[in-house]
Amino acid sequence: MDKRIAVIGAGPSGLAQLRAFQSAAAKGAKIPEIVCFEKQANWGGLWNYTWRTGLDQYGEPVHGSMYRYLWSNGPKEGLEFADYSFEEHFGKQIASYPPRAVLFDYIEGRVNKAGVRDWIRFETAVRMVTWDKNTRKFTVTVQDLPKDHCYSEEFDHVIVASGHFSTPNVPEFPGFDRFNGRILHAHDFRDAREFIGKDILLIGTSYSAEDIGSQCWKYGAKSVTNSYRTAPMGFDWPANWEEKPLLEKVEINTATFKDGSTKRIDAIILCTGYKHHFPFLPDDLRLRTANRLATADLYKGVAYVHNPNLFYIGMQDQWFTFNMFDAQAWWARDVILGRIKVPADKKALVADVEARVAGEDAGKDSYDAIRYQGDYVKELIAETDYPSFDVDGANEAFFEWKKHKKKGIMEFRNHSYRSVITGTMAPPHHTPWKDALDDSLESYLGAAETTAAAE
Ligand code: FAD
Ligand code: NA7
Repeated sequence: MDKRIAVIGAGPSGLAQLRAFQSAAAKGAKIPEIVCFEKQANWGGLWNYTWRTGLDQYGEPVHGSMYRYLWSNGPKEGLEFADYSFEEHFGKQIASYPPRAVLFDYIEGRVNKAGVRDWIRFETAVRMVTWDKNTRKFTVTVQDLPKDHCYSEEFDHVIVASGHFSTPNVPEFPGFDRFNGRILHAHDFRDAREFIGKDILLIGTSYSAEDIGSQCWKYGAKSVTNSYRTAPMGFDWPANWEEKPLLEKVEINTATFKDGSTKRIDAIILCTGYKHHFPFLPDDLRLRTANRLATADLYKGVAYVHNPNLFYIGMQDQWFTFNMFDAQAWWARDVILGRIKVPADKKALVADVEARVAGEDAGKDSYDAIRYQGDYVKELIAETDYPSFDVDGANEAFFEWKKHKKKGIMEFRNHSYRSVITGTMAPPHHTPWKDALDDSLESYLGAAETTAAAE
């Protein structure tokens, strides 16, 4: 096979793609040449922590949105690779909500084993992709950042795996220009200790607001206020945490909310989500979608309906993550290898997208949303040789997780779930989440820590 494939990004989605091709090669298939372009110096995507914010040393927008002390926000039993279990990687079963460094190690373990690092050109940012309908090839123009050198190469397929939780959605509220304190987006949040003793205001009610607020509470913020546009989160918050309607304005250090109430605040963190942003794609190739389970314009959630030679991995809002990216990557691989046929009729591709949108819209609540995405994962893995696993069991872990959050938002990470890959129950973690201040891999995998052991 003399095809050439470009993969953009070496985060969990791009790495899933590399592993998918390597797995086919290991079973004797002839695979195309794969070139993965990654703008950072290492793989892992968001899991590759950086202290940097704003622009990096090359003037590139910093990709990282993850922060210190981040622990998995859902049970690891919902994301475990079907071809590489936690037990295989760590040599034992581990607790259910690993910190970032532990998940990074796990992600890296699989691709180290696969031996695909040589396929990646690090510190190489994709600048532009174009499609030539006559040659039916893509031209990918990239910049080697250390050498400050741009060059172009041709490919038969492009797989976009550049993530969609890096370009912040940043609304403005009246008075921001005269606020006497720090205003930042969740994308630039790095260390909760910055807010020790402070009264912080968070705008938003989704994962970032819940988790950044919880981090700040855990490390000693004086109070947490979060402001909702649609509805409060409604958890049983600690005494120094309150939920308020949407922010109306700020004056000096006072926030006023839609119900007329006020609060003195020191800092504002906009937990207002992210935008799908592809500055390297022209109009005819660029995905434009809301952050939802059924994305716009992707047949099977993967192949771009306006040009099915182009694939997108991981563009959905996510209950399932790593295992869903795998399901998508194996599917895209099999289209490229000619094992799966994409209908030639564009109407069929569009109809597939419409049916997915209607299916998501028919759901009543987040339990239906989890089932919907679980069914999607099942659908894709049934079409490839990705190891089949108990997706319903993973759904159950998510349902339990939701109940545990409702029961105790600062305690849910102390619970354990059963692996759907190995069947082993996770042990409880040695220290309750709220007391575990050291998030290092050594601390997590080791014996009980004391809070004094934290930095
Ligand atoms: P990313 O991880 O974003 O990786 C994309 C890669 O593409 C990056 O390495 C980037 O440098 C590269 N790239 C981008 N543009 C270019 C370019 N032009 N040229 C070259 N390379 C480029 N998921 C969970 O399962 N559990 C969690 O607990 C969890 N917590 C999260 C917490 C936060 C704060 C955020 C933002 C997300 C979290 N997620 C979590 C979801 C996360 O999206 C996925 O786990 C996963 O990282 C997505 O992988 P990805 O490869 O699609 O994207
Ligand atoms: P999400 O899940 O996209 O949530 C965005 C939140 O921001 C949501 O609560 C929105 O409220 C709120 N929002 C957006 N715009 C505004 C404005 N203008 N005013 C007030 N509130 C607003 O993003 P997250 O960062 O929480 O999570 C993204 C990923 O990061 C996730 O997958 C995690 O794994 C980590 P709404 O409900 O629409 O009223």
